[in-house]
Amino acid sequence: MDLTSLPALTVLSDNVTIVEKDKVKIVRVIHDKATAGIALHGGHVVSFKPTGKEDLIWMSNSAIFDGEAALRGGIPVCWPWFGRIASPSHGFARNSEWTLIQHRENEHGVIIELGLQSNEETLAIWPNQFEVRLIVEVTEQLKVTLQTTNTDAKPWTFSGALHSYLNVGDIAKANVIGMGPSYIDSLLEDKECQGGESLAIDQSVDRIYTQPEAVITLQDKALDRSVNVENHGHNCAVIWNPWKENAQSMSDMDNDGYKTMLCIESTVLADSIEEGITLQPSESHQLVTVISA
Ligand code: TA6
Repeated sequence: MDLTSLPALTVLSDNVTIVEKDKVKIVRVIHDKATAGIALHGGHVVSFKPTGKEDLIWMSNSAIFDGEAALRGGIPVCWPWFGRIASPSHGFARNSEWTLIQHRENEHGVIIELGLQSNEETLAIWPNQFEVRLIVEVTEQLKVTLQTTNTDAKPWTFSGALHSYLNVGDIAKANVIGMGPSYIDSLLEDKECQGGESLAIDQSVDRIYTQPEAVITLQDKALDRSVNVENHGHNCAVIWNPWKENAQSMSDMDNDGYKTMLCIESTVLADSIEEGITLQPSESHQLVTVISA
């Protein structure tokens, strides 16, 4: 997503400005190493473009920036649960308004930190006191850390994901390696399956890879590059492409949008909202994804 033409609402430093796309405020980073955008709505990375390279992050041309809908594309923060185990789907963090807490910069890049805390609205949906921070490090690579802290007096349990949409030149000429052999196929009633070393995407894919390698690589022949995704703090990696039929049914994705994206997600998967990672009072957890070309 090109943010360079949007006028600055606020100038925070030489490298950081606040811009607005429709009703969504975006922290824009323009640095010698890379440009990036992080929307306050959802704490949502919408762009990361290392200097001289194509954006690594895909945003839908039809994404809705009304300040209410979750943005289609980018890196949705799915939290405090992943998927449809409760409502809203993928949790409320991606629909919430986050606060800019701090920004720092040096010759290597810029760090943007956003935060979200429990409030009346979140407590009505999920009755636990929390603080989450999204620490976005924009250098030659993109590092996103979702730090969850239990600020309650009791333990609670969460799941979630950094649901990264990667930009692909042509999905027909791309493949993925490093996702490991074992996966649960969400399109086959959660059947446990074994796959090969390389995954080509030629149909709708929605898979939970349960033993991913340290780095998952998207080999993109059309853009003549490999994109590496290194995750930490996760228990699986989800790979998703809606393909033609599902793209057509989504109002915020163009009919051919599926041809230029692939999700590789750093995921904490759980079967219910009572399962996942349990944090004692004051305890924290970090879910991380590092994306580089
Ligand atoms: O991560 C894969 C997935 O859970 C899919 O099942 C698919 O529905 C996708 O996320 C998008 O979900 P959304 O709620 O953003 O439409």
